[in-house]
Amino acid sequence: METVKIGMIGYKFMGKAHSHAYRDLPLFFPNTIHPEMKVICGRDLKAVASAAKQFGWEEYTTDWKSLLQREDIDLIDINAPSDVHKEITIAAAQAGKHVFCEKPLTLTLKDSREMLEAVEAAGVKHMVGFNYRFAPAVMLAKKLIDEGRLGEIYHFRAWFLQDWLVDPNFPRVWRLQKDIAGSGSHGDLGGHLIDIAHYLIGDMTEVIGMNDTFIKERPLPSQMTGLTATVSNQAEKGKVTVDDATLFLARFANGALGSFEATRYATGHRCTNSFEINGSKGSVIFDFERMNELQVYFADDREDVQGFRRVLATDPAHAFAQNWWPPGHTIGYEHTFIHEIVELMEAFREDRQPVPNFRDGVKCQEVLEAVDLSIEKRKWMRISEI
Ligand code: SOE
Repeated sequence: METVKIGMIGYKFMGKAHSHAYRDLPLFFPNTIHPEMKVICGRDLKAVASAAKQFGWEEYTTDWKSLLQREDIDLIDINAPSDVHKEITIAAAQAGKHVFCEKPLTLTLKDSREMLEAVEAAGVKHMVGFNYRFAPAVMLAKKLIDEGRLGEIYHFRAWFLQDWLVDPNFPRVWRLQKDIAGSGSHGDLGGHLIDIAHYLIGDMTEVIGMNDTFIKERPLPSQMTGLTATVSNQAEKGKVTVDDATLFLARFANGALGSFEATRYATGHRCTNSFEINGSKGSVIFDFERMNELQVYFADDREDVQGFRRVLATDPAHAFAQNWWPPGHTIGYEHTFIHEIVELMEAFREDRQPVPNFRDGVKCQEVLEAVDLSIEKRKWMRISEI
């Protein structure tokens, strides 16, 4: 296979991030298989035509079903809202297409399991878009843990803090509707934390959570613009049907204890996606707003210089760094998507499943659902019972 021919469904926030990654990849990663940006698909003809031109796609369409039947398409990239992921995935798999789907896989655990069954039955490749794993500093944390340099892991604490809902007049966009988004902060932000926890620490055995929806009604939007929307002065109000914030505690199979917090009400925090890990021999701290850095502490450093050091993950010793700029020349959010798609292309080159794939997506959904059940039942939930 010389190239992977892409048909992409969705053209907003993630559509732009993925398109940018497809375009940049050949320039910086010449030695892997390259994606071909064939067709972009969306519901609004004018908008999708304009996205095709702006992002650099060869063709555009509003008909996703006929896109799946095209022989010149190898892979379907789904970044439309979460409520359509399942139908498109199952149809794409049945048409023999490989599938790359944005997170969260879908609205419920049951549906995500059906998606996994469909791609496995079809024998196609499948990937889920947990992009933050691909920050080189996060990959450095993984390396330190796997090499035993942090020792036995005791604590994983993670928090994903945003503040875009603090304003009560922020409109009731689709991300605040359970039937389209599945959940609020929990799936959107907590989902990333859960994936990072699985990647770095391993499986969880039990969880207990709490959540709240602080502002229960918001003005209905008149027109969507990116993540937000415009509202008219006399706008009617609509119900918010998702969580605004969800917190939970977890026990890991390896004995570590975890705490997780996801909120869109952390005033002053725009995208604070962070974790801290404490082990018997050392600790690490990551903060996405300083994504090139990993704070590292080793307990066996000489006493007179002990303390957290700031490691800049831009040297040839760090994942992906050799393909970018000279050491110290930092990278950004969009590079996590390029790395993610490098992994996808490498999976084609080596003929294996990419990671993270739908199995990871389902594992994430198990924890999301276990936390929701624990909140509903007000008790600890075992993941094996979900
Ligand atoms: C919006 O809240 C959002 O863009 C999420 O949808 C993303 O997955 C996360 O990367 C940042 O915040």
